[in-house]
Amino acid sequence: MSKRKGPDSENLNAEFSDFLMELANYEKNVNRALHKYNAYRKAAGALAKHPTKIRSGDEAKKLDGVGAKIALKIDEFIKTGKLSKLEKIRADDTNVAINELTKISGIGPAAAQKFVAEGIMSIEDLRKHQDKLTKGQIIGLKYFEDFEKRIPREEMLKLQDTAKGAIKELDSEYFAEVCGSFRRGASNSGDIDILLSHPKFVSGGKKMPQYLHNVVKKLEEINFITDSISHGDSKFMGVCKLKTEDDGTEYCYRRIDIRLMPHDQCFCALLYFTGSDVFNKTMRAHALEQGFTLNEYCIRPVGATGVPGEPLPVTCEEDIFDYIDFKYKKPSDRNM
Ligand code: 8DG
Ligand code: CA
Ligand code: CA
Repeated sequence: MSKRKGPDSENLNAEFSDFLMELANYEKNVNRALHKYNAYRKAAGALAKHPTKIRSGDEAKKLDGVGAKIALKIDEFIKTGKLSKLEKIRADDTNVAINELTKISGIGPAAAQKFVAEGIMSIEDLRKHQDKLTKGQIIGLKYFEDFEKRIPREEMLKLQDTAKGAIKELDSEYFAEVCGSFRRGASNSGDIDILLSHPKFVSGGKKMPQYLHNVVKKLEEINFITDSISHGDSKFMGVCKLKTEDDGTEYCYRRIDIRLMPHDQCFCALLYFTGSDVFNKTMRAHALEQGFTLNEYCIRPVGATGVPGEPLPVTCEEDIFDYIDFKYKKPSDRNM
């Protein structure tokens, strides 16, 4: 029996998926060509998951998401050990600078290009021009080294315990779930994504930001949340950190996102925030083919006129898969 490859199994095609991801990031950060970014990412994902080492472009072309152009690049790489397109990209100082600046949390491609146009070419330069940075970018810069580090699952479990413990202590009726790569079973995560909901808060009525504010306040009081990047009615972005252990073990500062959703929308939100984002795209496309429109809030049937109807009732994630006749995938099977 063949064992299904999990998210963390060995990537036999890493040399290919690595250069494709480098091209993907170049398209996103420098050219802001999101369709190309997604195409390279999809191909990189297909190669990374493939259980055997790819020997030619022709062989790669059989994978979903690998077209003729990428196949040619794979052949070039196999033949010469490098890629002329990538060599050229790497030789351009502007490209290198844009790529470097986008490593800072809070600096997207547009901001990076603006800084580079002003002559700010490195993280070093950013430190000298903090007056030009937003609050979020200053925090991104302050914790740059920590934010670059992935969070081991063991630490994610502790972060989850601390946050959920405090939330339940506040009000045991809260629904709180750590989503993102953690919920998909990843051995490490980039940040902590918490979906929050409360049965007394439903859609269609008034906003109830206090259900978010109270949680943030509580997590600040216990010194779990250390910084706030932005704090709206339904979305908090900030920084958190675990307490130093009795044996002296110190933890890194970690990025944390908390979203408050109305209770009747929490399963569409759970599905969305669990991702992966590539999986979400696939599932949405399938929903459309089946005559439904799916987003982070709800699922609605689309009538013949193309106008979405009323949101359908959803009591669990499985309901959403059922509506669109999509075989249920547990979170750990959504890593694509
Ligand atoms: P990571 O943090 O371990 O790197 O991965 P992640 O947990 O999968 O990614 P994330 O950036 O924290 O986003 C959390 C989920 O949000 C993701 O799994 C799916 C959903 N999501 C989308 N599209 C987008 C998007 O454009 N930006 C962000 N931040 N999240 C998105 O489906
Ligand atoms: Ca995440
Ligand atoms: Ca996140």
